[in-house]
Amino acid sequence: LRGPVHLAVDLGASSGRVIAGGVRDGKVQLAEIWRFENQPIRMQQDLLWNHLGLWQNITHGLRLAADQFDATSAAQIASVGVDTWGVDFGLLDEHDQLISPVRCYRDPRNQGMMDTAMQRVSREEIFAETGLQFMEINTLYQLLAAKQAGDVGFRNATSFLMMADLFHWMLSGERTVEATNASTTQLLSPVTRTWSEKLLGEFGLPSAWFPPPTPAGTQIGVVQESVAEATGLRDVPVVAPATHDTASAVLSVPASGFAPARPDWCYISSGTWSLMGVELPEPKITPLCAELNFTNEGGVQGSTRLLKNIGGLWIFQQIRAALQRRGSAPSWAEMVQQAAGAPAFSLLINPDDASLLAPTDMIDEIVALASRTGQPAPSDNGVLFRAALEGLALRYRLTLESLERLTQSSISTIHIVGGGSLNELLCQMTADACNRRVVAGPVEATAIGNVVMQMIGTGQLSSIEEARALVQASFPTKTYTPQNTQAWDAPADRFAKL
Ligand code: LFR
Repeated sequence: LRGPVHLAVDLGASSGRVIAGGVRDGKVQLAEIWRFENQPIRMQQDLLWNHLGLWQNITHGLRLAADQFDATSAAQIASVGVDTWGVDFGLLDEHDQLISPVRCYRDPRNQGMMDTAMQRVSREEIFAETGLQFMEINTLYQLLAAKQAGDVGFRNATSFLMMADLFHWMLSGERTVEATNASTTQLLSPVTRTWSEKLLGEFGLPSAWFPPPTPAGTQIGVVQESVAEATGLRDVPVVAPATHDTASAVLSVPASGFAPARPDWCYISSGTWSLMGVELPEPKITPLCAELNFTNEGGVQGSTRLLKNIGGLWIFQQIRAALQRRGSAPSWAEMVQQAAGAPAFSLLINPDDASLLAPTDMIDEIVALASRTGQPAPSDNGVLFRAALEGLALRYRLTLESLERLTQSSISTIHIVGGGSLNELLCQMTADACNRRVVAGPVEATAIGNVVMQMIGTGQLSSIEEARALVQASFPTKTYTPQNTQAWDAPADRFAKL
């Protein structure tokens, strides 16, 4: 790397990374500086994030970066910014302390909170205010769970920060709430792009906790002295990227243009979750959108990410975890190979079945689901692996139909970005099930989106279109053309009735 480099701290639900990115010869170049595991921790009934461990790894990664790009290096660190998954948050008190743990969205404490909320404000009203998909993991329901539990953090809070904002606060000392991630709370209006006073009022959430959202690309501050001492990064600007990982991933989809009114491409940001949707200039807060349970999340520069949250490779990952507990640990490649060799459509599972959100054992849960839906139990592991992938492709097919209905457009290309773009079997299944061309890559879409937004924020790039053109020129993609599409018709009918 040469010239200005930007450090992207990219935290996912299973791993975190510190990545340095810069431009050389008209291409984005990335260098992975540090990679670490991330797992929620179960303690008694609670499911918590190890935010201190994450911070320790972040500062370790920053230290390595500061060493690598020191005064003698051809590259100089121009900024740092953090992205994470959505919906999770921390609460700070008046003494600038984080006094309660940061909970994971799969925390059982949230169960039933959506119904509790709707006893106070109707589903229709919540949707009209926020345009968001209804999911129990949403921040709104987590906050209500905290309130109901008499949570010590909740009782003493003076401000609310999303997960990435927490790390920006640790880095710079500044309390900000970045807009794309704020949009995942189900407390923000996608029209005014600020907090819904109505919902805050109805649910007794103090408006003083919620500062006006900061747009992606804003310089929040500089690394504070304690961080400079620990890492060697001195006077480095902290620049908010699109802190919601999905917003960063969508930013780096290698397509032309930005937020077209009639999109002819859609994306699947494929990882632990699959986020499938389009990028639009305006939110779509319509009865059809509510009925199809799509979400209007905030994209960069005022765009909307109209998408559906689909329980993604989580199931595949959790089957592996269950096998590990049983003493066998196939590699990802072995799992895909066995899936490819297994008979097609012998077990159909809906990745969004509520029972699969946080089961204690994914295999037991799938066996129970098979019996509940009148299907034979999986005869071997290959069937299980295949069912996890086919279920996703079938869900994508239905989601694509809904997207075209919602946007009244016809979509010819599906861009798959993120880790799942490496899964060739899933990419081909997606092309076949949806009968559309699939363009897979880049894999590190989120980190790339984080880096290019920092480049926009620091004036190195001037627009989203320019950033996308740069991404297109920098990273190879792989195209899959649909084959054997008819084979998916009958299973899709069965799947729709599950
Ligand atoms: C993807 C993601 C999704 C969000 C889910 C939970 O990593 O950010 O967009 O719905 O995680 O936060």
